[in-house]
Amino acid sequence: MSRLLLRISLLVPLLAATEAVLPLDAWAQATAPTKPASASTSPTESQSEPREETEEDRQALQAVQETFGKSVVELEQQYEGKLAEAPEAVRMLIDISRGAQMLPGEGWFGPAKSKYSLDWLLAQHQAEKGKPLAADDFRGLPHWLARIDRNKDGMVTPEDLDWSDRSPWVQRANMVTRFFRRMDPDADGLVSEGEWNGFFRRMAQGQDAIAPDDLVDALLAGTGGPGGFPPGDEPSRNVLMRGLIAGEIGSLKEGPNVGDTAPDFDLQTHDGRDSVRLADLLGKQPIVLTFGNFTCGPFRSQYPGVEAVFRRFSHEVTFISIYVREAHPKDGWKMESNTRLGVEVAQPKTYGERVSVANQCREMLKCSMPLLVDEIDDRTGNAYSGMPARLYVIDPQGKVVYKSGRGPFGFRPGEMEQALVMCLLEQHLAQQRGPAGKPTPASEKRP
Ligand SMILES: [Ca+2]
Ligand SMILES: [Ca+2]
Repeated sequence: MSRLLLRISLLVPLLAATEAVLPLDAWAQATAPTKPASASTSPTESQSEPREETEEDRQALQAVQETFGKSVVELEQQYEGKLAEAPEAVRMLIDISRGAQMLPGEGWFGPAKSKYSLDWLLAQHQAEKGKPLAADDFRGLPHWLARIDRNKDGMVTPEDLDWSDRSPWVQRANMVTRFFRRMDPDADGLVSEGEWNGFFRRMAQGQDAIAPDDLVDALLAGTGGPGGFPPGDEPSRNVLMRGLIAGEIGSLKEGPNVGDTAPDFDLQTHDGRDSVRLADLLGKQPIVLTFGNFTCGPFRSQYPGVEAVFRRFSHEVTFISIYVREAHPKDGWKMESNTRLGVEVAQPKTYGERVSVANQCREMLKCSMPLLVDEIDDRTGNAYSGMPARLYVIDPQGKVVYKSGRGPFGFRPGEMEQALVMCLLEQHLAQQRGPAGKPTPASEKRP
């Protein structure tokens, strides 16, 4: 009960709007698939379980009402025609009730927010808006430019910095990533030499070479539509409801915005030997925060991308990972794809249990940056809305300059890296200008 109260206390902004609560069955009726008026047209709707009310259903409904202070029907009425203005948790609740299956763009899954853009970059170079920035004009270090000139054509254009799903680069990258995953049977986000050779042997079927169609068959056979879940992983509506209330499919809080002061934290390292306080890290270098957890399959397979950024920038940036609440514990939205890989843990109930899972995760992912473990009350995960996974860049002054979208869809190490480079550039140019904000004489400039 105390856990429930704790979660309710996190929702003060939502509860401020509390009015009379409709009876439980009003929500159930309004969201039942037999009532198309409020049901979604999602093709996955038919996968929802039959709506015969069980004790679990009633508990899920009870928790929804206690948490949000209103039924879904009332919330839908309140935000009719202006759902985009609703708090993220309300948007998520309404989409779940309409049968959303956690696909990109649904509920609270949105794009990243960043202080930086191409216009910002051009302004730093006194360059004309709307024109590309030539590599020769770039005022930062060459290895920074390499990360923002994504297509390596010697200039920075809008295409290099576009991470939306409309971007041809992102679309092609998504396809490559899907193929990559077919070659990565243990789903640790790394293809070892053995996995690579095993993939070849499966394709070649005893021959010593493959033809193009062998590769096509190997990559495409058995793939469904984009965003679909593997067998056994599709969530039912009640599983999602309970996951929402439990903070497992994401923190109900929204976290700081770009320009806000990053919330302070003081957490122990995975081995309990040290503790790290954010305030002590400020004033030196930009800071990258990575939130994640073991049972989130997409986090495990995307994490090596963060390690790659860490390897490239560890000499000029502080990297911290923070271990948060499990997204897919066996007592929550259990994933068969996890079970098949031997990833099967219940939601930790004590700090010690969480530390133990964090260490398992650290070992599997070969995590080499400092890993802090959030308290069991999820104070830091909630303060940053870090569940199930998220990335932040914080400037040396302690302001948020980049906030990824919610994981898994918004978790994009490459996008974070570009913001990080621009943060480094901003510090670099400020240093060149000197304390008075004026350019220092050329003889004093850094080479
Ligand atoms: Ca380019
Ligand atoms: Ca692998």
